[in-house]
Amino acid sequence: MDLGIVGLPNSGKTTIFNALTRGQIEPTTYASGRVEVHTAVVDVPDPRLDMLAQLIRPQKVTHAQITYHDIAGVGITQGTPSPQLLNLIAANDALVHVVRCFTNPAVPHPLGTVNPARDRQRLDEEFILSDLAIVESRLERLAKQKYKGTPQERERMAKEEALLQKLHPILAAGHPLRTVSLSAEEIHLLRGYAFLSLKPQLIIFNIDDDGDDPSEELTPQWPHTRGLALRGRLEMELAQMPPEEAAEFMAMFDIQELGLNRVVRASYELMDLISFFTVSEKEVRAWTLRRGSTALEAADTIHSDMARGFIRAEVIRWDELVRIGSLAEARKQGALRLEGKDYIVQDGDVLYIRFNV
Ligand SMILES: Nc1nc2c(ncn2[C@@H]2O[C@H](COP(=O)(O)OP(=O)(O)OP(=O)(O)O)[C@@H](O)[C@H]2O)c(=O)[nH]1
Ligand SMILES: [Mg+2]
Repeated sequence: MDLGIVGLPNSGKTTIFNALTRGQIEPTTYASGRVEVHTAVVDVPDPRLDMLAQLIRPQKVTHAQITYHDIAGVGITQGTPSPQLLNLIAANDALVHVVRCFTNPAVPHPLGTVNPARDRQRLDEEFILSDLAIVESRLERLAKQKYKGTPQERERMAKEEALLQKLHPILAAGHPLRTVSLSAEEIHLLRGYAFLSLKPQLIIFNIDDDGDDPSEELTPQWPHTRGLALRGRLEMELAQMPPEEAAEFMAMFDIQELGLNRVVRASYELMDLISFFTVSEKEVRAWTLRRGSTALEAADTIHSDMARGFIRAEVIRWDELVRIGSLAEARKQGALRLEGKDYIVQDGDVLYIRFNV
């Protein structure tokens, strides 16, 4: 899963990136003016996986992973974003939108004053306008092209045109595309487009060490949109400390949980993702799946051969397995359920796929 960190210049993107990835990139008090990306892959923290690993003591423990991209906010406040920037943002599964709430007077704000409500709206408007421009130019082109091509091509273009005509007024009214409910076919038709307002968005309000949490008030009530507050600078410092020192600090500041864990959880909720596990002496591993996926899709996530030769899945909840002690013992006790390929995988399931190729 790829998450792109976006936001106005100097909103604290690189600081948040460091907080989420334990990175050491130097934050700057000036906007550099270059399109620059920092990338880091991080393990998804999961206490359930840790407990399974403790129980089974495999040779290897593999976490699910998230890739964060810190995308410099150049161009975003200066008219249309460049195609290069657009593509960098569009290549992500979801966006982390950093909104400055901290008041550090040493850090200039590109719009002169600290105003999180305005800034949040500002970037969303940039995305909406960029999408509107794409829709309009595509509609223009379709108007000329739609009489050409094979009957199949013409039918496809007609469908695409109808869809874009449905999206146009939404954007023109200032609403992001993620507020529209789309059929599977429509989602498929839009796949080639770099629509930014369609991306699920996690808004991070980057607050002062003693700042209030504005997320409830300032997060728009849109589908596929969530907001949370993070003390960016403090979280960065915590993420860079040795664990014991960080624990002391967290107790002092009454922080229950590291921001990087909260962000991962919120991202999973935002994108409606769940985790399932596979266990063996060799490897205990966490996998990511869209909620509502079947055992067959889970098998395909592990290996396409498993999906091709799928016979059945043996399933047990992770905590049930921890209670019983081992997969072999669970099998002996009849605690493993046998499920077919249409079984809807539940968050926390341990799967053992029987297959034959
Ligand atoms: N007080 C305070 N300062 C912060 C916080 N987050 C970032 N800063 C400061 O704000 C400045 C800009 O932070 P960056 O993380 O570089 O911001 P950015 O959005 O990556 O900036 P560009 O990439 O240049 O657009 C740095 O001097 C940070 O130390 C925060 O939570 N509190
Ligand atoms: Mg930066």
